[in-house]
Amino acid sequence: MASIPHDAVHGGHGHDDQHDHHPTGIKRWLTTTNHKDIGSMYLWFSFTMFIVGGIMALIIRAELFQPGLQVVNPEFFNQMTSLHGLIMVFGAIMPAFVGFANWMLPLQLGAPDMAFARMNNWSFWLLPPAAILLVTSMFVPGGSVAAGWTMYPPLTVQQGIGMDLTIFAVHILGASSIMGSINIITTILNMRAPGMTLMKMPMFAWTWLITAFLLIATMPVLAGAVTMILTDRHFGTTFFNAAGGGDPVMYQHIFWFFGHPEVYIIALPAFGVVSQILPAFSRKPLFGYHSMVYATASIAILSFIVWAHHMYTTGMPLAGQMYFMFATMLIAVPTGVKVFNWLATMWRGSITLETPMLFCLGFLFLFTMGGFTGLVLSLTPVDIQLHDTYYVVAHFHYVMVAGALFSAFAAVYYWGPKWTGWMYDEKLGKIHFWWSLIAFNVTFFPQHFLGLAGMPRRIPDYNLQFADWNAVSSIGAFAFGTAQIFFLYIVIRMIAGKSGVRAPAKPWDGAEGLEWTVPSPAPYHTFETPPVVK
Ligand code: CU1
Repeated sequence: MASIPHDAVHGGHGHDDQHDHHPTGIKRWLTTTNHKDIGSMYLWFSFTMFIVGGIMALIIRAELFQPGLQVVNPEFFNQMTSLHGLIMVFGAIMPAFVGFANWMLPLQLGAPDMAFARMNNWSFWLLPPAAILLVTSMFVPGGSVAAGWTMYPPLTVQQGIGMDLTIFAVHILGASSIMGSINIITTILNMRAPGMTLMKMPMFAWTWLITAFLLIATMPVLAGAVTMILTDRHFGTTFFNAAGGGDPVMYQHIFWFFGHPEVYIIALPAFGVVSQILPAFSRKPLFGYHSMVYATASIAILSFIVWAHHMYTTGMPLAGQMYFMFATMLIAVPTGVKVFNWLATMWRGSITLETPMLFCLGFLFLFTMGGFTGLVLSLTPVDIQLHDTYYVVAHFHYVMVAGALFSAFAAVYYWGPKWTGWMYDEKLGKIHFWWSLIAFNVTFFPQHFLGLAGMPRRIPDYNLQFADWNAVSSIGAFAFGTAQIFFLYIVIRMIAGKSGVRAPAKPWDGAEGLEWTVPSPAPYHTFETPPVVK
């Protein structure tokens, strides 16, 4: 598959070139060190987890279709909300963007592969066991974690063995993310083609460089938090038990010190994807490249000092409430810089609306919505009213689904032809976009109303007054789920070449060249041609 002989890059085992046997079948995938193979595996793993987490979402929405208990018992419902969150965050969204990084970073930087190709293989193959632990935790006595994806004690200290499996899964996922981040940072800092200074890198590389630092800084914090739960459960410690001198609220502080940067671990690579695609379909360079880089870094730094905005109802001193409120509102500034730069990029461009661009515009509109509701929630007095209501659920699904997922779709449509050699079917892609856009809004927009009216999150049953919007939301959810099976069909058709249109070397008419958007001259190579050393 790769044009560079395997051994030339990774050092061979001394077998002669005439009988150079690359493993085939399952052995190829188990042992591969090729960044494209590993990128593909990440993406397929991510889609599989997306379907698993999606089925859980549909079980939730089926139960909430009408008041009363019809489909599952409350205990199982709580497990569904918890696992849905964990699986979507750690199993679906994060691996998707690591998959894009694997595929695109070496190509964008002019590197032969990722810096640590074997560790790259190990990073990926840690994921399936973690996923199996998470999913099988449903079937052990006591069931899986039922305290939400945030795993708050004291409930998680008291739960059955399923919680131990979850803790182990979180440790493995963290190890995988940290190794992936080390790989990404090393590749970006050491393996750029001659002439490509940091400030000439494509934005996707920049956002991933910053994201990788966020991951390395925060994953060990999460690992520490769940390890303390583990020792509270089995080794007689009382970190989170007031009776032993501990404090359950301390868990929330530690968790959210990880949890808030985690939001940007998901969002920043999505910003990177959008910053590549909007210029290509506007036929204009990205507006304000330097300010984009600094805005990304500012968001990352600010993300470490706002965590307690998730904890306004825990009884914080007024000074703390004020500090976390204003610090949180500050994030709107660099985020605004990015949004206005994207708008300025499109301004007076010759825009065409192919599927990747449509998903980017969907992202821009809906992510900004999610940003505004985030600003609403940052206000302490408002948040105390809306805490743990469906308003919060609506808010973060606008950020996560319309933000991260839509830009992941954009990336697959944009880079898919490059990867497979075939164009996807444009008409089907557009149907997928409009179907997803409408179903997404039918699902999540009414949840704002439900939250404002006081409907709590994470409950299987609710008062009669919430019935109508819940029914609408559930119908939207099933429509959204079906749209993603349609997406799978489109991707399989693309891979199989069913569109009948071969993708040229530059699938988007060479517009990708605009990825390099600095005022200084573009680097003398693109990712289509190997770098020429002058
Ligand atoms: Cu946050």
